[in-house]
Amino acid sequence: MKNQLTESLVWKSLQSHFQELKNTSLRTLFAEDNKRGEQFSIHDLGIFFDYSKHRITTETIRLLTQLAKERGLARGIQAMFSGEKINITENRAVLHTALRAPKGSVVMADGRNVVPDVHEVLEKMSDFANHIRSGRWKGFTGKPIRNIVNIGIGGSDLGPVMAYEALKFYAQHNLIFRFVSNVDGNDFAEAVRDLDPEETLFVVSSKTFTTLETMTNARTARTWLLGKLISESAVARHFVAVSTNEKEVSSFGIDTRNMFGFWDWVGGRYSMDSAIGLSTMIAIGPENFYAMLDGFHQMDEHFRTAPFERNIPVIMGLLGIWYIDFFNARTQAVLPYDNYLKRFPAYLQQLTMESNGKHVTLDGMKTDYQTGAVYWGEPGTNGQHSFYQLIHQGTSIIPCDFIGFRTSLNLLPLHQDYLMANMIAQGEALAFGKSAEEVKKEGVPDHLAPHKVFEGNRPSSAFFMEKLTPEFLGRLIAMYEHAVYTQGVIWDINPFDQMGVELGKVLAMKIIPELQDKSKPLHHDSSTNSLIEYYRG
Ligand code: G6Q
Repeated sequence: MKNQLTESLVWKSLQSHFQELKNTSLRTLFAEDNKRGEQFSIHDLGIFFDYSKHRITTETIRLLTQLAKERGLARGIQAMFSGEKINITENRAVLHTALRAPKGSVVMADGRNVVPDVHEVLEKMSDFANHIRSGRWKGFTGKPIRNIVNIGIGGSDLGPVMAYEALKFYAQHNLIFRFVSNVDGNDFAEAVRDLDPEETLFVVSSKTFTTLETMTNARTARTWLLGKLISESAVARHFVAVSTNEKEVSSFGIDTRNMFGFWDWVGGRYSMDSAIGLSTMIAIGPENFYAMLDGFHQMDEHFRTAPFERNIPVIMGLLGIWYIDFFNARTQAVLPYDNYLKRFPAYLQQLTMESNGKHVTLDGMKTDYQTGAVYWGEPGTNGQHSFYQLIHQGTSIIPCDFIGFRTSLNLLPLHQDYLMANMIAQGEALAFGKSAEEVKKEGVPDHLAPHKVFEGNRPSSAFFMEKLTPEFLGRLIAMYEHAVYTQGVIWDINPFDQMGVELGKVLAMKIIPELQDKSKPLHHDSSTNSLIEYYRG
């Protein structure tokens, strides 16, 4: 059993350090040290990570990295990479890093080197993707496939959607991609409204192949397809599966030769670079997909080997702990200044909140400290015209991650300068604000002055890269994955299960027959009963 986090000496030192630092402004910290921008930044893997606009000093970083050492982060990293069953509540290894291990390397899980298995699936995916992209794969009536509809939810949807949007620039543009996730029939209906079944391929993505939403949508898709193509044998040309459950795939009627497998050591929210990325690979092509995997792997190596003080995900994770547990920050904004990353915050919400939204330690003890924050965000500059008001002048502290690229993929005059100037300016405005004296000097009347004051002292990180390529996307995602793990180790929680999503699903299964059969007596609380009665009409 680990010692209670909050009882440790280093935690107590962080508490007193926080008391000393909490009233110091970023203005002062920058005025005291004109090299601060350089000092608190890491340039690695083509990422310029500027964390100088955080409410930290060298002492903060010293104590936080000390905390990481004492909490066994080095050991935790080694345990994850070497396939130990660190997901203790599900008795599973956590080996998403093996999904991007180069061919020829060795990663053991349960006494077996899994890298050849990973590459075998990648090759099968590549072959299939090339067939679809070239038009060689024909639908049941002999037409090539033009529409690819991914059916999946949670980890089997958010990664593929995000990656498709992020890498759309690299996609083969004569193919149409749609993503159906919600059990709400409107999702399916709108996704296929303008599609021709003869030219449509469904990729049913589900680790378990039992998920209510996905199986309902998959059955509806089959009915939709057979509505036009009539013959059951059409299913084999228009459905493929991505799953770990061969038995369920075959009982659904999908030829298991058209099944792309993965393994129980890949968690749903860590699976977008497994076969779950099949739709991504069809869109961008195998070569780009491999480049993305390489980007992931480079960040894995950085996380595994860089000293904590120079380790981007470790510093990110530690800064999160600093704000959540000492400044009482409850949310974290993710603000990509690239429209292609518009689904990145939604993807990160699952990655971070399903992983670290836990209230008990590995030993089942209730934590006496806060864990995972709420992640949210929108691409810049859209957010600036909406919720940034609260970040600048609201009453809560909201650390922000700004993500930007030097070069735009579409070189339209002026746009990129305007975009990047805004990103850089937001961090500056948040950190330094505008004082009452400065407002007064501008001739603002006294009664308006308080409304125009920006307190500043609001923290942010900037992640600046060259260009949104598949490789950079891989690095970026792995960076957040490992920041999440860093926090999980320090908080002594399990970032790899998600038991909190179960209860509501189980209760829904009980309510379904109660909605369908009006004569069933209801034994819920009075509120739930009345909601069911209202639905029954
Ligand atoms: C992610 C979760 C969850 C999962 C979905 C879909 O880590 O496990 O979001 O991905 O519930 O599950 P299936 O892939 O089994 O359909």
